[in-house]
Amino acid sequence: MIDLHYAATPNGLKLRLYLEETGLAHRIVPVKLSAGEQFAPEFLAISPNNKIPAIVDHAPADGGAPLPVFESGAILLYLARKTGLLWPRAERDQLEATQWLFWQMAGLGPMAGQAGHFRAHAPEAVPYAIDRYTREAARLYGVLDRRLQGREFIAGEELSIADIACYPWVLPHAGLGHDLAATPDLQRWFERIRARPATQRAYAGVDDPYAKPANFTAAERQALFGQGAQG
Ligand SMILES: N[C@@H](CCC(=O)N[C@@H](CS)C(=O)NCC(=O)O)C(=O)O
Repeated sequence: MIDLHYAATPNGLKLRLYLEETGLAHRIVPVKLSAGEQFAPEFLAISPNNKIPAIVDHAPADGGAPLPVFESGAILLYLARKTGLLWPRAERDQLEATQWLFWQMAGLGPMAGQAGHFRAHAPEAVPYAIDRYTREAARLYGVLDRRLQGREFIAGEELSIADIACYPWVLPHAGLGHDLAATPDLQRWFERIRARPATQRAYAGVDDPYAKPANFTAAERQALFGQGAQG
């Protein structure tokens, strides 16, 4: 059994998608970020960066104590290597999946996240930041579009954790100012993943977080964006 500490954000949804696709037994533990639940000591013991997603694997492969894992990319890699699910068989394909997973974690996620922040969550418009991150997100969508030319999936011949990691950061493309029609191979891949029953289940009732300006209270802003070095 896996506990998934979760909120319905792009990084949280990666694990929802993975667990829906694989059918691994799990329990969802909601973390209300705008209420600051990510700062609770019990959660920090699992996820020291005070961010979701995090898991606790109650049946680790070594048979030892329950194993906490934080960082969505590390969690996907851990589960894929442990179970062999959504993990290509060939070593070269595993390396491809790992590269695109790291590309998502270090590039697409952070840049699209900043684009979304400045476009929909910032309390005032900062044109330079909006332009900078919107362009960078678009550039990254272009990189993925070229990768998908003539391919059905990002790595190997089947769905893998690389697709799972990227999809939640392609979904908010419209709120990030990107017209998917400009990247047709990415658009075809997006539609294919969106149509999967597991995607439909994971995303039931979930909206694009950047589709419209957020209306956070001062306390919610403090919980979400107000932390310094002392936490
Ligand atoms: N690199 C991390 C990023 C996780 C992340 O940014 N999580 C956000 C929601 S998508 C969060 O928990 N924010 C709460 C906070 O920063 O206090 C991962 O991929 O797991």
